[in-house]
Amino acid sequence: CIVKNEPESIERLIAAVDRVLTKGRTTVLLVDSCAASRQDLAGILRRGFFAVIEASEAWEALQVLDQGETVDVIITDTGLADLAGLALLGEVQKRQGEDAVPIIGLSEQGDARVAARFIEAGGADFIRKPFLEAEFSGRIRHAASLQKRIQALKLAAASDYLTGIFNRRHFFMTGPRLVDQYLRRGEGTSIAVLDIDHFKRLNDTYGHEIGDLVLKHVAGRLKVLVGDQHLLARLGGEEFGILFDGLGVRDAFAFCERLRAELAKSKIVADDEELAITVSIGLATIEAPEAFENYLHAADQFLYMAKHAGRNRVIS
Ligand code: GH3
Ligand code: MG
Ligand code: MG
Ligand code: MG
Repeated sequence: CIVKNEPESIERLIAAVDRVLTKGRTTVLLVDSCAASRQDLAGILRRGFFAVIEASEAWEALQVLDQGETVDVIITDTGLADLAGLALLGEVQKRQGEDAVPIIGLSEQGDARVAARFIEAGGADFIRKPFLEAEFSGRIRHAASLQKRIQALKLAAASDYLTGIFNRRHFFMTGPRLVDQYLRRGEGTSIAVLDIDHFKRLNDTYGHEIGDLVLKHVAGRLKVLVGDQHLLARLGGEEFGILFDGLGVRDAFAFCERLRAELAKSKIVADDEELAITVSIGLATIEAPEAFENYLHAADQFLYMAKHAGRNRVIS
């Protein structure tokens, strides 16, 4: 296939390749109200193998973000007519929180003070026109890579190293806000603490490494069974917490009972041996605003009762 070396067909070819290869690439949301300038910039970006989403106005850009599109970097002309680049910056920060998508401002040479204000307001970078394509692309890649590292650090801080599910810190950082949300919806909800039975015995019999394997297996099963709707974390040792999303005690009890039964019947293969485990679960209701620790303490007390009643059961 011969492609004629004229700009238009090259743009088309690049756009086609773009659609195929977009996965894994840096996505830039380009906001510029001037169609000609936007087209120029989009062309430069596509030649630099960025995936590009175009918006002509700030509200359009916000709509793209609200729709949950993956955006790695936003580039905004700082002279947008309806809502200046600065205002877009503020709005994105307000909606997405402190580690919002990095926003790079763009303007003509003249307005040096705009650049200063933009950076001070939390802009990731500022580029003045005219620019070298290589510098333009380089700055965008740099901003995107910094953002990726921040996200990776955040994920690491929220994850349990052994099992890969959320950790205690994340459970306590996000739990109270979720409870607030559920209570405001007027629903109330439930919280469960799940603990592997006689885990010390298992460690003593098979060794710590097999113990670790069992922990990973249980976490993996729980992750699948609990799903994304509810908050699951390893609270420590062989203990897991589940904050249900608006499940009253009846539904939550049935849910926990299913978890208990599933885990009791799943076989864990380790060192040519088939291991079986059981878990006990304490389940408490959340009906009124209280310190988050109190809910967990209540669930813990039910767990204690489940252990004393013979283990392998749910008590609420
Ligand atoms: P119960 O049925 O009453 O819960 O008894 P248990 O033996 O499960 O409870 P206990 O709290 O006495 O023991 C928990 C054990 O979990 C003790 C500790 O060595 C082990 N443990 C804690 N963290 C880890 C871990 O990361 N890996 C492994 N392999 N063991 C762990
Ligand atoms: Mg214990
Ligand atoms: Mg235990
Ligand atoms: Mg325990």
